[in-house]
Order: sequence, then structure tokens, then C-alpha cells
Amino acid sequence: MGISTVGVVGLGYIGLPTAAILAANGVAVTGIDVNPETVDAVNRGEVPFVEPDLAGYVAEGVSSGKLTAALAPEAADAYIVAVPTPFTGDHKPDLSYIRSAAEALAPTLRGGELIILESTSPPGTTRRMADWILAVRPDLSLDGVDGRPVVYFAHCPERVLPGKIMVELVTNDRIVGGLTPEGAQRARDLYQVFCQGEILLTDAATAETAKLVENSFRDVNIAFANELSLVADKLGINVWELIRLANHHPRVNILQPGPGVGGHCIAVDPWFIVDAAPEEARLIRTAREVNDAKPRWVLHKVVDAVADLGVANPVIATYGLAFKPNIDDLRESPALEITTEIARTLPHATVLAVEPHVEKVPAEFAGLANVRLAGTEEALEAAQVHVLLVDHAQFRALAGPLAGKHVVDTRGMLR
Ligand code: SAJ
Repeated sequence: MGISTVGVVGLGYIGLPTAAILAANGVAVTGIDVNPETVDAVNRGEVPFVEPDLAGYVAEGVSSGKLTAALAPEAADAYIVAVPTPFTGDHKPDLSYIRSAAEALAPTLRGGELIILESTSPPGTTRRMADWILAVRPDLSLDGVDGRPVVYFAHCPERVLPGKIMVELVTNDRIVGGLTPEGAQRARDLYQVFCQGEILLTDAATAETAKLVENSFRDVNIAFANELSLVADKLGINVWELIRLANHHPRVNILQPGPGVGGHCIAVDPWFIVDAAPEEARLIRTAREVNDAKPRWVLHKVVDAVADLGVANPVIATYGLAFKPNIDDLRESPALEITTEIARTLPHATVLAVEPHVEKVPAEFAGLANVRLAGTEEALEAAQVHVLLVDHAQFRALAGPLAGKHVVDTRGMLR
């Protein structure tokens, strides 16, 4: 069966680019989202967040008629589910968005559809999604038993890097894990429409775990760099110089320390492994703890710098709120956490948050009268302590103006 219509459930950082790239390759795509503002924006050909090149794809898809958005699913040959999988306060996976998506899709199914879960998920989630759907639709099946029409399921984790999504969607290799071999083959046929990388077939649970392992690998390596930054600070050594020199060894490639690890992936996914194998995943858990502890360490550095200053009502500038450079994404952002914690810990200070990618005051600032958004010039002029949190391209020019000032440089921008 050829796939000519696709419903993409969840028009976020992954769903919308995937919908747009499918539409650009001639597939009729309906993007489905529960947020009416997102649906309206997409139907106007607009993108509700910052991602290079995406706006052009969405505008083109809408004007060609290949991309539309709706609040509820419609009949389609295939569906891609790309909804959030956050964790709860005690680091347990929250699958409620997947369950809602499954239950919303169930009534539209006729049999023969392919349903792909793209959301990063704990091992076994694709199977659970299938079970939720079949609980609502016992007239359908996974294998055609008793003559009941088959629905095909696969997990195909996204691995694109925010900021490069439109390139990596096309060039990255993809892992496709089927609940059944036929589910994997059908999913491969769909990704071949736009993916030029290798498409690797496996089973659903291995695909789910592979994605978690990739991000845990990166988290562990960043934790090593962050731990080194604490060690180097204690020893009075410049960590950036230390890493630069060590990386001249042919088999050493240490990552960069920062204010902590943010984003919806690397700060979250390792916990799904810890939850699935708590006794065994000791290094993975420790890496999470090391990275999660870094913002507090930075906060103490800022408090110390302010104490050194000895000013009653200091002005502190923080540069960057996003979780990494050149994007507007604030999810799990250590920079945002540090900025709000400075304001909370130092109620007599004024905190000027400089974030060129954000216009709307973050919800985290609510109830804090001493923190507000500010421009670079105002921050440079008014602040006595400057905290570099995100290495946005715009901030590269700060080395000169900040020379000789009190600076806490978490990204080695002034190295
Ligand atoms: N970071 C450091 N030091 C480094 C590298 C990163 O502190 O040397 C920090 C960043 O500032 C950021 C966090 O880590 O706060 C994560 O940034 P990232 O660029 O490493 O990764 P993400 O979260 O933007 O995207 C990751 C990618 N995964 C891997 O590289 C293994 C991407 O390929 C995945 O698609 C994405 O997670 C995802 O959606 O899972």
C-alpha cells in the first residue's frame, strides 16, 4: 500500500519540521495539535518557534495545499506521533500525551494504517501505544487474527539537532523499529520519501532504547566536562586550556563544560534508562546528578562575585536564557534556572536578563520583581557583575566590552 496521506500528531519542534518536509516531498499532510494557536499559525503558513529554514518549508507547504493543520485527526494512510514525553517530579516517564494521542487516533482508523511513534520513549512504549489503541478498537489487530484488519506500528526516534533540524532530517541515518517486521518495512518506505541517510531496521524496543542510549552517551560525556570544570576551579587551572591541550591526544575528545545541561532530550532521556534499570544504570544516574548540580555551582560563583563587590543593591546581567546557542528554546534551560535563582537568592539585586531570541517574559520570572529582560547595551552599561550563560553568536562581540569587569563565564567565551 502506498502512503499518500499522513497525519502528524504534535506540531512541536519535531512534528512540524517532519510534517513540512513530507509536504515538500509531495505527501498530503495534516498536522494535528491540541493548541488552537499553533493550528491557526500553521494554517497561516507561520512557524510558532525559531528553527532555521523551517519557515520557508511551512509557508511553501501551506501555499501548495500539501500542508494543513487541524485540532483533531482525520483519516490518513499513516500517522506520526511526535508529542512530548516529559518526566514527573520523581523522574518517572509521563506517557499521558502519547496515551491521549493514541486515544484520539483510534476512532479514525479503518485498518491498514501505519502508526509511527517518534516521541522519545522508555522501552516498551510503542507496544503500550498499540495496546491503548486496540483497547478502544478491539475490531482491529496487530496480526490479522480472526480476520480483524491489521494496524502496523513502528518506533522511529528522531535524532535531529535543534538549530539544524531541516538539514539533519534529510541527512541523518534513521533507526526504524517495528512491532512487527512489516511495520518496520512500511515505516522505512515512508522515511525514504525524504531521508537520504541509511535507514536501519530493528524491533521497536531496541529502537526505543537506542535513542535513550545516544542521549545518555552525550550526557555522560558532558558530565565529565562539567566535573572537570569544578576540579580545575578548585586547582586554580583554566578548564578551557586544560581541555584544549588534553584534546590534542589522538584518542581524547572531551566536550565543553557549561552552566548545566538543558533541553527536552539530554536532560530527560537518561532518566528513562535509570527508571527501567535502576540498579544497573549507576553511571548514567551519576552523570545526570553531576549535570543537574552545575547550575547551583554557578549560582554560588555569582553570589561570591557579588559579595566581593560589596555593593548593597548590585545590578547583575545574565547573557542568554535558552538551553543552548542560537535558538529560542527555554525548556529545561540551566541559563533560565540560574537567572531566576540569582533573582530569588539576591532579592536586593536587580537582574537584567539579555536574551536576543526571546521577546515574551518567561513564566519563571512571575512573582520576581527584581528580574526583567534587557538589551545588551543596557546590561553592559548598568551591571556590575556579568554572567555569560549561553554562547549565542550575538555575544561573541562581548569580549571587548567586558574586559576588566566582574565576569562569571560559564561557557569559556572570554577564554
Ligand atoms: N552541552 C554542553 N557541552 C557540550 C555540548 C552540549 O554543556 O559540549 C549542553 C548544551 O548547552 C545543552 C545540552 O548540553 O544545554 C544539550 O545540547 P546538545 O546540543 O548536546 O543536544 P540537544 O539536546 O540539542 O540535542 C540532542 C542531540 N543528541 C545527541 O547529540 C546525542 C540530538 O541529536 C537529538 O536529536 C536530540 O538531543 C533529541 O531530540 O533527542
